[in-house]
Amino acid sequence: MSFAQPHILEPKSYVGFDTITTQIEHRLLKKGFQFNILVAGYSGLGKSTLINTLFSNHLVDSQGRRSANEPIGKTSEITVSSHQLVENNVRLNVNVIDTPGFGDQINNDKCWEPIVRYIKEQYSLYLRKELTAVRERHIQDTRVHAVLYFIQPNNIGLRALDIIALKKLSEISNVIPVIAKADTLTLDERETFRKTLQKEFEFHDLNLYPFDSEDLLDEERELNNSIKSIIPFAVIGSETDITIDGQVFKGRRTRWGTINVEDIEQSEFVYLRDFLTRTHLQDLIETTAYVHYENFRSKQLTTLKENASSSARASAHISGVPMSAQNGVPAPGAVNGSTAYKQRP
Ligand SMILES: Nc1nc2c(ncn2[C@@H]2O[C@H](COP(=O)(O)OP(=O)(O)OP(=O)(O)O)[C@@H](O)[C@H]2O)c(=O)[nH]1
Ligand SMILES: [Mg+2]
Repeated sequence: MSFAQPHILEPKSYVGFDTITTQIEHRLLKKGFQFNILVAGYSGLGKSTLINTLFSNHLVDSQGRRSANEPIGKTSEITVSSHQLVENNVRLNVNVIDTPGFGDQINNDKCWEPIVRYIKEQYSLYLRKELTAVRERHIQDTRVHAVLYFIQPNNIGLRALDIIALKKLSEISNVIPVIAKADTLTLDERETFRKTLQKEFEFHDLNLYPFDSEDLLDEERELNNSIKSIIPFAVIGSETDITIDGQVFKGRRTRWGTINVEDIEQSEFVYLRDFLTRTHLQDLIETTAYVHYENFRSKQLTTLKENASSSARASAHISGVPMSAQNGVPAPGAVNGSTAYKQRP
């Protein structure tokens, strides 16, 4: 059956359906927004500090103590902390997933594995909730929308572990690489290091965020291209408030002077923050749902279907074995089977 093209009509008097945008806005404001961000990379690169700098609050513990009494906050296990930030009536629920730095274990070969497992478990949890007969109206979204990947400012290039971790993570999530502790590089060094890294990303065929898509408008494509040219952002993080001439800012005091992390002459932190919150927040959430989760979902459902038909053929032998045992998706109803992660109060 085909439908004829609709006639374009303009009502003779005001009907009022143009208010749907305001109605949607009210609904969205009531519900709030969920954003889940994960940090990963080698140990001690300022991952926890940057999260606190990004949201301008102490969300996770870091090694950078603000006073001598504070304990040293080395991240030793995957820790999820939930926060609600409110700005002009907009409620943003943020889950921060802080992960232990690479290189701290006796065997570091596969230190990216727990992170990959965590991301897939969130997809799996969501899928199970979607597949239950009586679904919740709003499924709580714990899927990771952005992975900030920290690269050592060594001015040489990626390490073998970075390459494999970036590869594995970018296959399943939106990965945004950053050059950590950029204050340890001169401005020229930052530029050459960035170029080296960009070449390496290309050489290793890493599919990093933002992605090209045919749906993009010209201006969106232009914005993405200009962002891609400065990725990885050279960032500096700090939780310390510094006051100079009555002006308070987050900064790092060194023997040679003071760094203001929000000064674009000194750090690209502001570009990263604008990118994550002001221009691409919604796109990160949508890309996770429509690209990464969709890939996971279709693979899992195809495997389920294939297993179901083969198990039907051999039903006499394997009845009673949950699908999870065969394809890795926890069986519907086995919600408690997922790993428990540390929750920061
Ligand atoms: N120079 C410099 N130091 C930083 C920067 N960001 C954080 N630091 C310092 O680096 C140390 C480690 O910071 P964390 O934020 O705990 O690093 P992390 O990557 O979370 O560390 P792990 O959890 O152990 O992997 C602290 O002493 C911070 O003050 C930065 O941009 N520049
Ligand atoms: Mg940490």
